[in-house]
Amino acid sequence: MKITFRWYGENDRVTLEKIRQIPVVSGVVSAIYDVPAGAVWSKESIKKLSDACHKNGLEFEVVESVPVHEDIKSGRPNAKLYTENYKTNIRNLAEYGVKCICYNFMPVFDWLRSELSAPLADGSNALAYSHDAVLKMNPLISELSLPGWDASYTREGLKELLNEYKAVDEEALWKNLENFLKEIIPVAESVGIKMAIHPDDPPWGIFGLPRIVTNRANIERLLGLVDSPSNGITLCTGSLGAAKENDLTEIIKTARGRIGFVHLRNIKRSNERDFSETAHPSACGDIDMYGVLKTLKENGFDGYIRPDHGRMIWGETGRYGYGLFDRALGACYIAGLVEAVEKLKIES
Ligand code: DNO
Repeated sequence: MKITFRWYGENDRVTLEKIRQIPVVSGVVSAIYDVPAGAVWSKESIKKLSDACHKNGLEFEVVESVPVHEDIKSGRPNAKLYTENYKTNIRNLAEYGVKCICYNFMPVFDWLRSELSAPLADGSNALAYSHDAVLKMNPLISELSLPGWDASYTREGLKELLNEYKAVDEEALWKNLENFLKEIIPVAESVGIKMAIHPDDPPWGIFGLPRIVTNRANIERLLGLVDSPSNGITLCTGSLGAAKENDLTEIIKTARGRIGFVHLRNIKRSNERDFSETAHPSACGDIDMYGVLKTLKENGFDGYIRPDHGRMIWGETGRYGYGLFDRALGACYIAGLVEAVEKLKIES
């Protein structure tokens, strides 16, 4: 298992020089951020990114994310063109040593929270989700923006897009995902890349948009769409764990051999559809982090892990969920757990 750390590129206040000083982090997870979704990433930009990591003694084997263009998700005629671009990106990234690509298939919005800076009892701040607050939100007025969201929509563009999705129900979205996977997975397999789809966060529909990567049964269905080691998932404990009914142990068993990447983070649920993010250790939230790593080990997982969102602590400000301090604490905690489970005599 390799512990990695997300980096948002040259403009990230959390620099590679800082990341390299976190013990046990062997590599960086990043992406090309200055091109629109659907475009081909230039080889020069990929090389520059990879060189910057290597110069700092860090590997660059995981990309998060290569965004999937909305035309692919909604099944518009341009889907073909954007899928070809996607294949080119997979091939080019493989040339520069990338082994795993994290992506998602959430229509329009990526992950969602209703509060970016909710106070925790210890005086720190964290991201939080209240379902009632989300029900009152108007998606056309950007009340908030989260790292990873496509910030390029105009209000009109967004309105049009949301309208298009009125014709896309869950089954239509499944069909579009299947078409996409049938095209890209053989390419990924041929160049040794594992595609790792990120679960929907939170794992239920928002703003009337369909969401399908939400639970064990749907993950099983997804893995069955194309039977290849390259058609895998990102196990995100905080996303899947937000729904109490999701049993992470069962999900890991279902996805055995097909988990390319793990996002480890903890949450505390206050009821069915409300939760707050917390510090990483098991004792701080509802996720049994040791149990997750032990089950991963028992099921032969030997891929990439990263600490996920951190709280804002010690007065740090910056990109919500992606400051340095709490994620670094998370990385060290994860390293301890990884060492423990790797030393256990487990037959996988
Ligand atoms: C949030 C992230 C997501 C993730 C994408 C993957 O912090 O986990 O934005 O990167 O959903 O495509």
